[in-house]
Amino acid sequence: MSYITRVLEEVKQKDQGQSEFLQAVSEVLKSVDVIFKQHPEYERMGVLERLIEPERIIMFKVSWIDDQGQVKVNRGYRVQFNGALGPYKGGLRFHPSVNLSILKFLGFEQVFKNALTTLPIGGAKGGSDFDPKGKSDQEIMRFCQAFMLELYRHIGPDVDVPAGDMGVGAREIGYLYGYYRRLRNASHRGVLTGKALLYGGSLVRKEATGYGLMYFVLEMAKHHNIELKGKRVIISGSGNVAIYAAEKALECGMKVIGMSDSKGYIIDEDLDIHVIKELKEVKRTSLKEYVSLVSHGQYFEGSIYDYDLEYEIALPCATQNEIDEKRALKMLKNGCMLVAEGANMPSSNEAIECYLNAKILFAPGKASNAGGVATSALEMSQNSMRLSWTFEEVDQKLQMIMKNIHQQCLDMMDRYQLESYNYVKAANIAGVQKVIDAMITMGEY
Ligand code: NDP
Ligand code: 2IT
Repeated sequence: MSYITRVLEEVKQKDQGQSEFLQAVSEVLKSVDVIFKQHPEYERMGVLERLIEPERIIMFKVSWIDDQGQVKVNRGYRVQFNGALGPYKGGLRFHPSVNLSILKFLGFEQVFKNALTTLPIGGAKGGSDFDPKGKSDQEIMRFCQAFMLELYRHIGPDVDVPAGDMGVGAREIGYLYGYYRRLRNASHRGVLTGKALLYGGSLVRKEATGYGLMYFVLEMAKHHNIELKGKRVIISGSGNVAIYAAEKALECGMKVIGMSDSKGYIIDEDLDIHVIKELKEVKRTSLKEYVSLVSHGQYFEGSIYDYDLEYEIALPCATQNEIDEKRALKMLKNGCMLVAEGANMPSSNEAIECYLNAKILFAPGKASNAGGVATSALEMSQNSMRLSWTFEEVDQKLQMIMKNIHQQCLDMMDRYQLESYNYVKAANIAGVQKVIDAMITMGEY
């Protein structure tokens, strides 16, 4: 039995029931066998066992009071997965589905994504099963304060630097940071990223994941001689990542014809991104309302990936496992020739197999959505220097980082003679090798 197979069997036994975590581990490990063939000594060094075990998991009670005076109790988490490359870094997710399996998968992915940015950051993820939907600003603030009352002991600009993820944006980061500052009686701005500009935020952070995704797509298209102008695009999600992916795609002359949220999706040949921004960023309401504001839009319930229409590009930007094998086959039938992940693990492992078998271009999230965390690291740099770069400066750096991630993929394809569409193996090998090198060099065991 190979080293990888043995470790996969062991983790399946040990972490039974953590289906998302097992999925992420299996996806990564199965694609990096070339590294372990070249380095048989890694088995004795326990490299894989060390990679898949979080360095530390913090779980805590978050009790807070709602607007009716009712005490509520949620569960809070921080998974500090791997700090070999720098302070733990990764978002906080507030969503009722949050559990340890989901945060461990997100933390695990984050480690290799952060390695690909080439910036000095380790990987972490955290959050709560708190549901921000329908809560007043006061309730959100009280929850964030209760969450920080425990988390503040475990984070710091050189220790662990959380940011946003699903359900956590500038509003939540503001409440979290405000309370951290009071608890510590110190303004360590670099302790959280995704802050508002007024108190240490970075220009472009809001747009960074979506823009970065499109910068990666531009690189892929250039390398494979594909003209993007006029291409038809569907995007799942209509949150932070989806909105700025759509904005950049439109700016590049592509035709965004569909977007979705957790309830349904809109199809519109002349999609109005300003209306989507207004509905999601300002009113925090359902996409359903789009059709009452835009006469040419259509709204349907369910998943956008179950709908039949012609498109060449799909940008999954909502959540994990949105696309299973059946949906992947439908996408191919609809003419999709490029899938780039803005979300973390939106495609199941079977869906990824379908893309690879069809030899379409597929950008895995840990490469294509790294622009968000990369810009967070740029925010940390600005905080350390106590100065702010202009929009153009940050955007320029973001473009360079995404180009560099694409180049790392090409280098791995070259070194290991991978097919020119196999960004999955290429990104995993590049990310994993860096973390292994750092761990071994520092003599950890
Ligand atoms: P947001 O909370 O801003 O938006 C999430 C979007 O996904 C919303 O439109 C939401 O719908 C929709 N959604 C949630 N659950 C489902 C579901 N089960 N089916 C379909 N749609 C769903 O989150 P972000 O945009 O920040 O994050 C989206 C993805 O991108 C996540 O996977 C996240 O981990 C990843 N990511 C985020 C980064 C960031 O910087 N924010 C960086 C890198 C990756 P509704 O409005 O109805 O709730
Ligand atoms: O999944 C991700 O990369 C994020 N949610 C962003 C993390 C960060 O620290 O900016």
